[in-house]
Amino acid sequence: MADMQSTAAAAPAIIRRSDYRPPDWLVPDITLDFDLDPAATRIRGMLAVRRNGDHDRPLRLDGDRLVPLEVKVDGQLLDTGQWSMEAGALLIPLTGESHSIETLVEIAPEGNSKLMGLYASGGLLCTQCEAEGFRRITFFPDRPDVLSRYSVRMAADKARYPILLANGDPVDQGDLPDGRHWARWNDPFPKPCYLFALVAGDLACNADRFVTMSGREVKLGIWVKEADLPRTAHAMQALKNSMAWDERVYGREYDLDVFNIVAVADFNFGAMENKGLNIFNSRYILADPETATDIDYDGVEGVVAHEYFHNWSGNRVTCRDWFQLSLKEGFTVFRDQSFSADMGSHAVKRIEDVRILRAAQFQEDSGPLAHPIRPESYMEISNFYTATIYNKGAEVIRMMALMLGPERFRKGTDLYFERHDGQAATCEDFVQAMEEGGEIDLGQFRLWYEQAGTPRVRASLSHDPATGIAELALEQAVPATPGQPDKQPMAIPLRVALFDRASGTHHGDELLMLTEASERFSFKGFTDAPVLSINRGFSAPVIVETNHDQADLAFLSAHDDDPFARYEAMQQLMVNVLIGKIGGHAVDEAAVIAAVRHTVTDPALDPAFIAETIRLPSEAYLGDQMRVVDPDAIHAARDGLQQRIGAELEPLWRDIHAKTKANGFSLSSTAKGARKLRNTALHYLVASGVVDGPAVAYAQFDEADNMTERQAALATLANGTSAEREAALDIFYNRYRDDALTLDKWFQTQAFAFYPETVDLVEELGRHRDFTMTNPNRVRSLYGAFAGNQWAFHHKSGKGYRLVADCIIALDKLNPQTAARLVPPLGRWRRFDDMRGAMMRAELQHILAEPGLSKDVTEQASKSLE
Ligand code: 0A1
Ligand code: ZN
Repeated sequence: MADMQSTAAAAPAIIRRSDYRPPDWLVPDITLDFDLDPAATRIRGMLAVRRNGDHDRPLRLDGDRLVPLEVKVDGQLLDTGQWSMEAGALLIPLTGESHSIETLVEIAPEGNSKLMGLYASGGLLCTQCEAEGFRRITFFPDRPDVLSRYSVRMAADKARYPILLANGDPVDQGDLPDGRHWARWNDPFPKPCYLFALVAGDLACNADRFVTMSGREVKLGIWVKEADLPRTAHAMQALKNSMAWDERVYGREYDLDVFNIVAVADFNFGAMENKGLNIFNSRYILADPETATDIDYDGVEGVVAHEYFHNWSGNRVTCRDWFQLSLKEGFTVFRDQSFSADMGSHAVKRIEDVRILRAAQFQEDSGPLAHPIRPESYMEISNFYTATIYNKGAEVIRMMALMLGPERFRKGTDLYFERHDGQAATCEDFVQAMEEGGEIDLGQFRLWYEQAGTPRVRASLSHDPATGIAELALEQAVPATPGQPDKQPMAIPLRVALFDRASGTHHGDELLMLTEASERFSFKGFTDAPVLSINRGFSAPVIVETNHDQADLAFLSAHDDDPFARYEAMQQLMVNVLIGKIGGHAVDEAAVIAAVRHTVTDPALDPAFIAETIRLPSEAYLGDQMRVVDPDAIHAARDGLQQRIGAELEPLWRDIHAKTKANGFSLSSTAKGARKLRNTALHYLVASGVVDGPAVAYAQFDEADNMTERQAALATLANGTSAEREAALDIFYNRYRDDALTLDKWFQTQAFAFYPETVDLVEELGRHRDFTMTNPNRVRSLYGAFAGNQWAFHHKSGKGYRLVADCIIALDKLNPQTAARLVPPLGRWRRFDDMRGAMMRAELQHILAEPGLSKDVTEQASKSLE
């Protein structure tokens, strides 16, 4: 057996979607008894098991590094010969149909650095079970299609762990000898074990209530360290807004009498939707003006909503197997995006979401780790919590919502929830409910679940003045991706409008369905050649190439009434100039400056929209437009254009910066928009190179009554080499050194900076006394941010690659999940020149040569080399 395990470590097994088989044994009920202690926690698991179907296979209970101290069947203690172990799992041969099984194990939460299963964080004991953490707590069939009713008893030292929480409703509690106490919680809703949770600790509660649409009162609790209580108000408001929104928009009501949220400092992802007991990375709960930026506030609102919405899309209807992950994640991201849009600005939210999609998902889709939203295979499921499953998954749901329209989409979701409540469902179940409830044929549309890669659509508009007909020729191609060399044409919904150049208006917005490899659409009644506005609202997650010239783009950037399309036109105008510059062509920078001026001075526009639109495309996005990414040329070109926009419009930037200064802090959309525009103006002013630029930035840094302005000023200074840079960084550090979430910003701002010495600085910061590999937020703030800084990470010395590879190797020993998430930036080696590519590959090989490498990092690094 030892041999088998070592072979398995060398080449982790591949799990395939096609291998799905229903569970051999079901577990309708489970009772858990926890004797909690950070060094030695004992867990007794009592499972009512029932044979599922006609077979004679033994009961197989998954375990990860668990040792059975006792095994009982129907109350009888078994000898060690009556059970066996296989790859960590406990095998018990059973004859009858139903039995009660009891196991006893002991684990050490304080030694759990993977943050999966039961672990210690800042004096708390907490759990994380998705995807496969429950098997690190007790022996159980750890798969999402085994649903059980849970009864949980916890006992712990009362002084150290006065609060004991678990899923469901509290039923009883009491004191024990030796200063210990206990509590019992029952969850009446059958759930898969990945939704199990408990928390023990010294926590204070922000308590509130919500009355549901049927008049039931739900007790709400946000549990944090006492000192953090004042920072929980925004999360609580977001929770109540989410509960009301899900009732109003989807007709979905909360089902238990209590809903608790706990914030923990050490967490691998953003948060977790455990039934009735959400556990959050504290960065998505805690917010106050002194320490949280507006982006942080929006992050809190969005993640609180996301986890709450999972109660229906994920918990009441869960996933049959992990290949269906996008069933709950894509749908829930779509739901949280729609909610946030309703709470703020639809236009700005759509722009932000598309920017994230392009930055994270388009890159993934064009690289060695590309996979469909419903993958066919994996080695380690933790690696599939990706931008593709989440964000592209949300785009696929959004396309269905668009094709159906709001009423029919709601009929589809109603049918889906009714039909599958209490079940473990598949993506196919969702599509079928949409087809039936929404009365639409989604036959070809299903390819979105199967085919990876971002479709490219080429659009060219021609016009015949003699007939007045404008003809739109569309062609689509889906690029080859790993394991999928040939692709079929997709069903692509494209919202289009044709603009009249003279009046600046259009003749109606239409939804075209592109279903063939190439198709033509005709539009009548145009005496003059119209201007095409296409993929309005980003109706499909595709790359569109048009035959627009710069004048068309300038026209759309000034007149398009679809805010996303207007933003897009401006971005494309900038991209064309920058890519032209990089290629050494003569370009018209003045056109960009004129368009920026036009946008900034349009009184009809929302300041937040203006700020989004006039921002230059990121260096990474520019890289995506090139055959071979040249980080230095991109940086130089972008920096140059920024400087010119800054200098030529200097009076405007000064004026905006002065005018948008607020009197007192508010979180209203107007106030947030003003801050966003103010920070953009500051950024351009400093970029212009005017002598007082750093002083203006420093004054903003110093005077700010909120983190949005303070952090933006710091980031602007961090890009330069002024004396103010050092002063501001020192002051920031000293002011916030004891506040982990804010100190993360200090690391992140430096790692992100366009500063000539960023690579050396990151190396130094990795040795800083406040840097630690044990906190995922800190690691992401330094190395995650750095790997996203194209210019610095791809420094031609190759030092950036080495830094990240060394971090991956060191971190893998503690926390493989978080380590594996740093691999993809190295996997993009095909996109760079031969020298950089060779250095990146060498680092991937260096990582793979490390003895004892985790399955997580092995999968990502080996796929990246293929
Ligand atoms: N289901 C969660 C994401 C999540 C996944 C895995 C985790 O394990 C470390 C934690 C959280 C969500 O979508 O929010
Ligand atoms: Zn989720």
